[in-house]
Amino acid sequence: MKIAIVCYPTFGGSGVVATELGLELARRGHEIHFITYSQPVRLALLNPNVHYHEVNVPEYPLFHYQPYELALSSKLVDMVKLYKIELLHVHYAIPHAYAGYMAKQMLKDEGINIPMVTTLHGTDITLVGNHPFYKPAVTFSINKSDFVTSVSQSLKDDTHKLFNIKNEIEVIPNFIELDKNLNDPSTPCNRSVMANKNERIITHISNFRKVKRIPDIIKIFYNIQKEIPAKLMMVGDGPEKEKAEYLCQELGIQDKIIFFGNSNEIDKILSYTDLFLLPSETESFGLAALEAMAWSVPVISSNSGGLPEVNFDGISGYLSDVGNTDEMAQNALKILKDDATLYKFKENALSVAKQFDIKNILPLYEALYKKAIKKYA
Ligand code: GMT
Repeated sequence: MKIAIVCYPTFGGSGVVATELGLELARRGHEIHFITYSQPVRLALLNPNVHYHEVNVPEYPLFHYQPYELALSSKLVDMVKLYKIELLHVHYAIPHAYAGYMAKQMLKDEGINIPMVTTLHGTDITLVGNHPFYKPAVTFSINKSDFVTSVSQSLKDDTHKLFNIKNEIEVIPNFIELDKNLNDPSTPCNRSVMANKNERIITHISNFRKVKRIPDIIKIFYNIQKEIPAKLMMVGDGPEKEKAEYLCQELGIQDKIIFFGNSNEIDKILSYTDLFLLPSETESFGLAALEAMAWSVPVISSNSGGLPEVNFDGISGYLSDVGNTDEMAQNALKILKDDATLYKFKENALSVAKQFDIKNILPLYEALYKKAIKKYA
């Protein structure tokens, strides 16, 4: 199949999912065209089936806001015609589903009917999309998609609660490429770069936005390090990072925390991690937690959104109410208290992650694409 994938190219869950999906589809022989404003961070182009088309929005003094949707829909039209693309798969409703729908209409005018699959990722529904400024356009473009998927049952329920959606929404969970972890020659790295032998390594990875509750992570770690020797790896960058750095200084624990910023070496860090923290306010799925579990890392998370669908309480880690940092710290200590318990949780985390292996999830997308293409055949 010839598929155009529209996504955000940045360090964010939806972009990662879209990129990994496209790369695996390309390995399986499909022709994949990534269409976005810069090269996705995890996109390796060394595959004849992978193409990347950049959307350019030239500056013009009249524009206060650059019309990205317009440029994106025009690019989609051009690329569909040039490469005879058979299907659009847009990730994140805003503004991709809207731009995709415009492209569909323009193509229809020229006698080309192309199906569009929209994948809802989370904040496009729960935080941004349901803002009154965007809601009518988001509702419209979801309803005009040929097929809609969401990354968890919880997100599907939220979508129906928050929007008047007439379409069926199919749940296709996020996935992980487990073989990559087993075969990656670059890991493990030198553990001593991060911690001493006797210290447990605790990690958080995100884009440091408010929704991730970064101060909770510091509070949980503060309580942990009072009881056992430990180090905290903070990976990623975003608006909450600087505040977190100050908080660590105030608490006098700055020597026990490494702020890496955005990193392309997440796998190396996870390969030595003992525990992952994700106390988010809301999380439609929690891909970061799954990536940790795929490295046999148990997870302490909140119980919001789709997290209970990924992190199984008492098995792959523990879940608590949002903001209950005391309980989260106690549960962390329960897991870390001795090697045997930690080992049991590590084994469990990996075995839960296996359910989300790309080999199990990708056929669900392939089946949906076939159905979508058939719709206009
Ligand atoms: O929240 C983020 O870190 C980024 C955001 C995105 O869209 O890039 O992530 C959302 O999509 C991910 C992939 O489907 C999910 O795993 C995350 O849970 C979801 N984030 C939220 O719902 C807050």
